[in-house]
Amino acid sequence: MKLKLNRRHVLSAALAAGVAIASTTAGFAMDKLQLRLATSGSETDQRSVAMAEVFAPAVADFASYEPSYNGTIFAQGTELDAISRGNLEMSITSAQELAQFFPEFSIFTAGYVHQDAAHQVAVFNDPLMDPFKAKVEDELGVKLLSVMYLGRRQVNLRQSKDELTVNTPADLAGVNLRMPGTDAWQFLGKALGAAPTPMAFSEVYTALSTGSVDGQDNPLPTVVDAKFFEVTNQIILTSHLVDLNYIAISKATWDKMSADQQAKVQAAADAAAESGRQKQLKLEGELVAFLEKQGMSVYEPDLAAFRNQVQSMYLDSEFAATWPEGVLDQINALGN
Ligand code: KDO
Repeated sequence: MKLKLNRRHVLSAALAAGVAIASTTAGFAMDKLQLRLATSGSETDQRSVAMAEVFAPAVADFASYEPSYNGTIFAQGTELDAISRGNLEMSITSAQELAQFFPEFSIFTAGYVHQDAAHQVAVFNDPLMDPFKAKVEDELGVKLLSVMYLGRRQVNLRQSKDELTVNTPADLAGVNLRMPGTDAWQFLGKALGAAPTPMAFSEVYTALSTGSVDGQDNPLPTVVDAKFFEVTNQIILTSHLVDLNYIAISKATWDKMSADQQAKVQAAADAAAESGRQKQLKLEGELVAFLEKQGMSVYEPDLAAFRNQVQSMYLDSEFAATWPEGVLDQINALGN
């Protein structure tokens, strides 16, 4: 008997093949350790790029790296809770988010404490971090793998320099400055002399374009990546926070891995952090010229005035009361 193929046969054969392919793919994915990472950063942010291009391939033989960007699956600030509840495996978290759970993490959120990218790495790898890391693991079920460099945060305003020139914190009085939505961030905004407004990162572009805020603070690569330069007119180079993030992973997921897999994940995280750091530093060096070309004023204020006000406000604050004895001196000793 000759087999006659009609359209229905072709369709059902194709469907069967599709199901076979789909189930094989699912089979492969199921065999692999699922590493879903949520970040409020964009796909083109250097931290995301480093994770996709350096971390993912280094663990690909046993793990399926599945990133989600722009706070779409988990809103900014909810990722740690999601990991802790077992709904997510990884995030690019911040000391400010950790300070919500463990107030002593605010020491890493204070203005003018970290001096540069190398200082962040020295602090993260120093034994002074051990009790901080242990607490996050034991009480939140989250392991901090490596430190990522976000960059020097600068004040970025809608007003033109002719309308408002900022030299000292007093010049920011009444300026409605968007800061991310935790106490540690809001305090930093106040310490700068501004009137801080909490807002998720994903809403900032619109808020700047409509004028519902006067400005925001972020490192230059973020100002460019998020296109904030399209809706603002000046950048004041306060460098008030050499900002960091941590690559965080679920402790339960970590404990499921073999020692060899753990070593690969750790090495991959360190390599991604280093790659992102170098790219971000390079961008920071190049972007003043780019932003000026876009018509923005970019200038340094009286840095001593900002540093003095910010440091003295932190030392007098309720945050400083939570900092473990001697740790600030240890951090300072690791710098220049
Ligand atoms: C921001 O909301 O301004 C911030 O820069 C805070 C960082 O901790 C980090 O979460 C970052 O946003 C996002 O990843 C977007 O770049």
